Amino acid sequence: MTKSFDPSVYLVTDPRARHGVIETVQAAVRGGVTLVQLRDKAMPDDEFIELGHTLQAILGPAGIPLLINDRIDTVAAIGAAGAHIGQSDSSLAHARKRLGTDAIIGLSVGTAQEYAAVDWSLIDYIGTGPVYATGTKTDHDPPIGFEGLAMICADAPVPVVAIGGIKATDAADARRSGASGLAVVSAITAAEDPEAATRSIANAWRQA
Ligand code: TZP
Ligand code: MG
Repeated sequence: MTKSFDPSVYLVTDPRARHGVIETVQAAVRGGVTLVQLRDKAMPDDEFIELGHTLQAILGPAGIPLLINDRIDTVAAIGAAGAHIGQSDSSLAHARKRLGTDAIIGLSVGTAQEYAAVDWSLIDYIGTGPVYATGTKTDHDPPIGFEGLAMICADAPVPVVAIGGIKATDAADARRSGASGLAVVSAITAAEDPEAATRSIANAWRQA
């Protein structure tokens, strides 16, 4: 599905964010984030929806889509633009049926087997990695490096965002690999100044 959205500077939130999730997202907007995913594996649904509303109120007026990690049933309540689904999360077919054709739906793809099994008709982008090993997600697949990323980008019929240990200094390699964006957690959420961190990623991407 071809949809117009910009995944170039893609923040995936973390409940451990140094300045809290809300402040981090506000800072990221000032710094030039283009896409945000609310990701929290442990928060109870009612709190998650409340947080989602708050983020949607920040992002909506800025024209920045909010995607929801995994919890398909909260997307409508939050008024989010779509969802990001992991390999272990609810089925993609169910998500597309539930969210409709206009929703942005992304899928995590980390291995050749996962890649081979993708139903491209159901998704708008893939998040691919980890490019580097990362402490942010402890159960990740082996790192694929930029070589692995490039192989996937060369073949994938949808935009590919690079994830896993990505920093501003990786922008040129990611672009050369054919990626459409940089998805980051800690590069923004752990930064002392998340606005400046976002801006440096946005600038690096633009200049790469
Ligand atoms: N999926 C693959 S790696 C990863 C996710 C959610 C975590 C990326 O975090 P960081 O801090 O940008 O390495
Ligand atoms: Mg998930």
